[in-house]
Amino acid sequence: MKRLLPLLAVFAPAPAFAHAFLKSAEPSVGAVVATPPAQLLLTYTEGLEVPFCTVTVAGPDGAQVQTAKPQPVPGHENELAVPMHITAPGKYVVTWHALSQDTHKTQGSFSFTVSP
Ligand SMILES: [Cu+2]
Repeated sequence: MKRLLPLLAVFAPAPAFAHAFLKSAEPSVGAVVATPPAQLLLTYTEGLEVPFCTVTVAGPDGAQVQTAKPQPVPGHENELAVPMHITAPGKYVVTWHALSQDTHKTQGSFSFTVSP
Protein backbone atom coordinates (compact mmCIF):
# COMPACT_ATOMS: atom_id res chain seq x y z
CA MET A 1 0.00 0.00 0.00
CA LYS A 2 2.84 2.37 0.74
CA ARG A 3 3.88 2.42 -2.90
CA LEU A 4 0.45 3.64 -3.97
CA LEU A 5 0.73 6.96 -2.21
CA PRO A 6 3.14 8.65 -4.65
CA LEU A 7 0.91 7.57 -7.53
CA LEU A 8 -2.15 9.09 -5.90
CA ALA A 9 -0.28 12.34 -5.50
CA VAL A 10 0.62 12.39 -9.19
CA PHE A 11 -2.97 11.86 -10.26
CA ALA A 12 -4.56 14.30 -7.81
CA PRO A 13 -6.39 17.04 -9.71
CA ALA A 14 -4.56 20.33 -9.92
CA PRO A 15 -6.23 23.24 -8.14
CA ALA A 16 -7.15 25.06 -11.32
CA PHE A 17 -9.34 27.83 -9.93
CA ALA A 18 -8.32 27.95 -6.30
CA HIS A 19 -8.64 31.69 -5.83
CA ALA A 20 -11.51 33.49 -4.17
CA PHE A 21 -13.08 35.70 -6.79
CA LEU A 22 -16.30 37.59 -6.25
CA LYS A 23 -19.16 35.48 -7.58
CA SER A 24 -22.11 37.65 -6.59
CA ALA A 25 -23.09 40.44 -4.25
CA GLU A 26 -26.22 41.76 -2.60
CA PRO A 27 -26.79 44.60 -3.47
CA SER A 28 -25.43 43.31 -6.76
CA VAL A 29 -22.61 44.88 -8.75
CA GLY A 30 -23.87 48.09 -10.36
CA ALA A 31 -27.31 47.78 -8.78
CA VAL A 32 -29.61 50.73 -8.11
CA VAL A 33 -31.61 50.07 -4.97
CA ALA A 34 -34.47 52.14 -3.57
CA THR A 35 -33.99 51.18 0.08
CA PRO A 36 -30.65 51.62 1.85
CA PRO A 37 -29.47 48.07 2.62
CA ALA A 38 -28.49 47.29 6.21
CA GLN A 39 -25.86 44.82 5.11
CA LEU A 40 -23.71 43.88 2.18
CA LEU A 41 -23.43 40.18 1.33
CA LEU A 42 -20.49 39.03 -0.77
CA THR A 43 -20.32 35.51 -2.21
CA TYR A 44 -17.00 34.15 -3.45
CA THR A 45 -15.90 31.23 -5.60
CA GLU A 46 -13.85 29.71 -2.77
CA GLY A 47 -13.96 29.32 0.98
CA LEU A 48 -12.55 32.30 2.89
CA GLU A 49 -10.38 32.99 5.91
CA VAL A 50 -12.87 35.56 7.18
CA PRO A 51 -10.67 37.14 9.91
CA PHE A 52 -8.18 38.09 7.18
CA CYS A 53 -10.72 39.59 4.77
CA THR A 54 -11.41 43.32 4.72
CA VAL A 55 -14.26 45.26 3.12
CA THR A 56 -14.81 49.00 3.04
CA VAL A 57 -17.88 50.77 1.68
CA ALA A 58 -17.39 54.46 0.88
CA GLY A 59 -20.37 56.72 0.37
CA PRO A 60 -20.82 59.72 -1.97
CA ASP A 61 -19.05 61.99 0.52
CA GLY A 62 -16.16 59.54 0.85
CA ALA A 63 -17.08 58.51 4.39
CA GLN A 64 -17.05 54.79 5.12
CA VAL A 65 -20.41 53.30 6.07
CA GLN A 66 -19.46 49.77 7.10
CA THR A 67 -20.01 49.41 10.84
CA ALA A 68 -17.96 46.28 11.53
CA LYS A 69 -15.42 43.91 10.05
CA PRO A 70 -16.72 41.29 7.61
CA GLN A 71 -18.73 38.66 9.45
CA PRO A 72 -18.79 34.94 8.66
CA VAL A 73 -22.08 33.53 7.39
CA PRO A 74 -22.81 30.28 9.25
CA GLY A 75 -22.89 27.33 6.87
CA HIS A 76 -21.48 29.40 3.97
CA GLU A 77 -17.71 29.53 4.21
CA ASN A 78 -17.52 31.40 0.89
CA GLU A 79 -19.60 34.36 2.05
CA LEU A 80 -18.97 37.60 3.91
CA ALA A 81 -21.63 39.74 5.55
CA VAL A 82 -20.79 43.40 6.16
CA PRO A 83 -23.14 45.49 8.32
CA MET A 84 -23.65 49.02 7.02
CA HIS A 85 -25.30 52.21 8.15
CA ILE A 86 -26.40 54.17 5.08
CA THR A 87 -28.31 57.42 5.60
CA ALA A 88 -27.94 59.19 2.25
CA PRO A 89 -28.69 58.35 -1.38
CA GLY A 90 -25.82 58.20 -3.83
CA LYS A 91 -23.09 55.95 -5.15
CA TYR A 92 -21.36 53.55 -2.75
CA VAL A 93 -18.01 52.05 -3.61
CA VAL A 94 -17.17 48.63 -2.19
CA THR A 95 -13.50 47.70 -1.97
CA TRP A 96 -12.67 44.19 -0.82
CA HIS A 97 -9.58 42.15 -0.03
CA ALA A 98 -10.08 38.44 0.45
CA LEU A 99 -7.89 35.63 1.70
CA SER A 100 -9.05 32.23 0.53
CA GLN A 101 -8.60 29.05 2.53
CA ASP A 102 -5.71 28.09 0.25
CA THR A 103 -3.98 31.31 1.48
CA HIS A 104 -4.21 33.17 -1.84
CA LYS A 105 -5.10 36.86 -1.77
CA THR A 106 -7.49 38.54 -4.17
CA GLN A 107 -9.01 41.99 -4.30
CA GLY A 108 -11.57 43.98 -6.18
CA SER A 109 -13.95 46.87 -6.21
CA PHE A 110 -17.46 47.66 -7.45
CA SER A 111 -20.25 50.09 -6.73
CA PHE A 112 -23.97 50.19 -6.15
CA THR A 113 -26.28 53.17 -5.95
CA VAL A 114 -28.99 54.07 -3.46
CA SER A 115 -31.59 56.09 -5.32
CA PRO A 116 -33.08 59.21 -3.71
CU1 LIG B 1 -5.88 30.35 -4.70
